[in-house]
Amino acid sequence: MTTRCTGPSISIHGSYIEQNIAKMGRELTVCVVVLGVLCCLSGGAASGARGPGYRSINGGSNCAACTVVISLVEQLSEIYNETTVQALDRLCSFLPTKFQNACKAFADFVGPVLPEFISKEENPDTICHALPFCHTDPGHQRCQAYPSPSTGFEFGVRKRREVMKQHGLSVEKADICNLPGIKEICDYIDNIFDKHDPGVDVDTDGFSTIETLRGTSWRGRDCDDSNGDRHPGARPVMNDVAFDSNCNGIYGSDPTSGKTYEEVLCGGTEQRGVAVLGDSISAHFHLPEEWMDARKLSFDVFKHLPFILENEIDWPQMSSATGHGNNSWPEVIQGPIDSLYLRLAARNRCNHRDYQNIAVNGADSEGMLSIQKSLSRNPVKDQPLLTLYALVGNDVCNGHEDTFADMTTPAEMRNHTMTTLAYLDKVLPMHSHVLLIGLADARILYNSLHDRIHPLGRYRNDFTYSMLYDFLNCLDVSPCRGWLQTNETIRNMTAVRAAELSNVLKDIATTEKSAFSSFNVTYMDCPFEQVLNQWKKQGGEPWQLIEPVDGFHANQQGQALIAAAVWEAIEQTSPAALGQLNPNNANIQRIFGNQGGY
Ligand SMILES: *[C@@H]1O[C@H](CO)[C@@H](O)[C@H](O)[C@H]1NC(C)=O
Ligand SMILES: *[C@@H]1O[C@H](CO)[C@@H](O)[C@H](O)[C@H]1NC(C)=O
Ligand SMILES: *[C@@H]1O[C@H](CO)[C@@H](O)[C@H](O)[C@H]1NC(C)=O
Ligand SMILES: *[C@@H]1O[C@H](CO)[C@@H](O)[C@H](O)[C@H]1NC(C)=O
Ligand SMILES: *[C@@H]1O[C@H](CO)[C@@H](O)[C@H](O)[C@H]1NC(C)=O
Ligand SMILES: *[C@@H]1O[C@H](CO)[C@@H](O)[C@H](O)[C@H]1NC(C)=O
Ligand SMILES: [Ca+2]
Ligand SMILES: [Ca+2]
Ligand SMILES: [Ca+2]
Repeated sequence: MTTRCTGPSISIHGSYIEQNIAKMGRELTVCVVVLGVLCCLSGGAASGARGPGYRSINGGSNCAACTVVISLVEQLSEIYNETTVQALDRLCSFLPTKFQNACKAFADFVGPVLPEFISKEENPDTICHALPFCHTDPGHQRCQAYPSPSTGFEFGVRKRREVMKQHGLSVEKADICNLPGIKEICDYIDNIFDKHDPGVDVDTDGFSTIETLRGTSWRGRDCDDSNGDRHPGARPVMNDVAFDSNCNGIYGSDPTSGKTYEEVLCGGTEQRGVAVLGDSISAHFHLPEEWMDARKLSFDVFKHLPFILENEIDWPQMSSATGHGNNSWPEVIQGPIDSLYLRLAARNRCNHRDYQNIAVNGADSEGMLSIQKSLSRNPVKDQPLLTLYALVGNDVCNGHEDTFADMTTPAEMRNHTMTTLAYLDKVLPMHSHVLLIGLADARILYNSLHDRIHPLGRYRNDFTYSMLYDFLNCLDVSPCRGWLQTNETIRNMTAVRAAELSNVLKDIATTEKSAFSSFNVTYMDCPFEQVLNQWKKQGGEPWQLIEPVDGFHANQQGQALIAAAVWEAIEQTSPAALGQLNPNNANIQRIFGNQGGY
């Protein structure tokens, strides 16, 4: 598969991975790396999933990228009283060394035609149209992030073009990823974002010893990576008398009684793990707003860039399903950690490390049909699994210029979900539980954010979420045209389809209750709305729970509240799915401390 910051000439071959958020994530990442800042708000790649004839419009993510970078450069040059060329150099200097060459390649390309200072005759739109990362395709409207300069849009573009001609530069369509030094970075990211299995897993049991590349941020640490029978969630082999086979840190035997600790402390305690089959919400997509706010740009906010990319810009280690451990990245993410995993482990410390986050940015019910295969569970040798099926958005986010053409239909939703459940019935141990979560009614996003200022506009107070939505839709690079939309009729129609798809899941949980032998299946509505309403009742504002850069995902605080809401719902409707409280928890802690940590 090939990918890049896309231009009109680029095509991407592939399936689910390119969809929506996935694209957004990858494109964004490419651009982050390439330009040193968050430059494309979205993916806009032509993709197999969008049909063979699909083309991104008006420069797509190249245009979005250019616009963001030039906006930041302009702001930096004002903040530090320096020329735009110096400001762009400053931006590059914030990046980890690995990415500096790519950034400098971009700087060399645009440097000669950057104005000394951006004047009243120019703005990021006119500069990016001159370069031209942005253009206007036949039959389409011109895309602008900002209002035209007072001297007129055409005037600003013409002025820049003249400068380019003086430098002997062509005004052919430009593609960021074709710039020297940048393709390697694009390939690097592609490679990461395409894979759903751990990158380091010697015994191929699905569990790793490193954090990133689908490692311990996503699934419990493998305590023996040379033996596939030893992994989180295993039923202990010979009661772990000599070694820890389930990686929960409990093994050996009590010297006084001679009985094994697994037997004494964990025996009959209904051990289990938790897994989520999900999308970017469950993976916990989070783009640091520090990357979008010129006053916060610094070396510090980019120092975790390689880690962040190798985790696909996701934060499963802090997510509502599989969060665990401590926040080691306070420069770029803040807020409380709570998760179903933490609660299951607190309920029974024998469950330590038994978590799997099988969520992928952009996943929808169709994409899940292949993603699900990276779940690692043996129906006989492993403990039961509380499994969330949480595809809360992408099935209504597939559309492009025709917002509704590619949305999943109720019949397809039923087929995909039943296929996944049939697969789970084969791989999950007896007495597991599957919780289907409905799609979000994401009209709340527009209602909460549309007239607020986006981080990119904070310095000048000049860029709202509505402007962002229109700009991304104009370029056809929105992660979800149906929700991130200034047309209320379209938002309402998206809500209708989302409700229809949720009803399919609800219906499956009722009519197919007895269809599966290894698990009970239940349904709950997407908890985000409930969480927001509770938050409002306590005097909070909904935007405080939404990711500020994309305006689309639950942020760290929101993730923690979602964990609590889902836990409480399970407690009420199917408490058996959580197992019992282990009376030996205090003893486990006394004898085994932090059980080997994470
Ligand atoms: C900005 O820099 C220029 C020359 O580098 C200087 O003349 C000017 O006074 C500076 N402005 C401010 C506000 O510091
Ligand atoms: C998190 O940090 C606290 C305080 O440093 C420490 O006591 C605790 O063990 C840490 N937890 C994990 C899971 O590492
Ligand atoms: C889903 O659709 C495919 C293709 O039409 C069909 O072969 C399959 O049996 C369906 N599966 C379910 C579970 O309905
Ligand atoms: C499944 O549901 C039945 C009936 O409600 C209940 O008795 C059983 O404990 C449930 N099993 C699990 C694993 O939740
Ligand atoms: C909003 O979208 C609907 C459905 O596509 C369309 O008929 C209508 O003209 C749009 N309204 C505006 C103001 O663009
Ligand atoms: C959209 O739905 C809301 C809530 O149901 C309703 O109040 C509003 O009138 C609808 N707007 C349009 C344009 O259909
Ligand atoms: Ca392994
Ligand atoms: Ca192993
Ligand atoms: Ca053990």
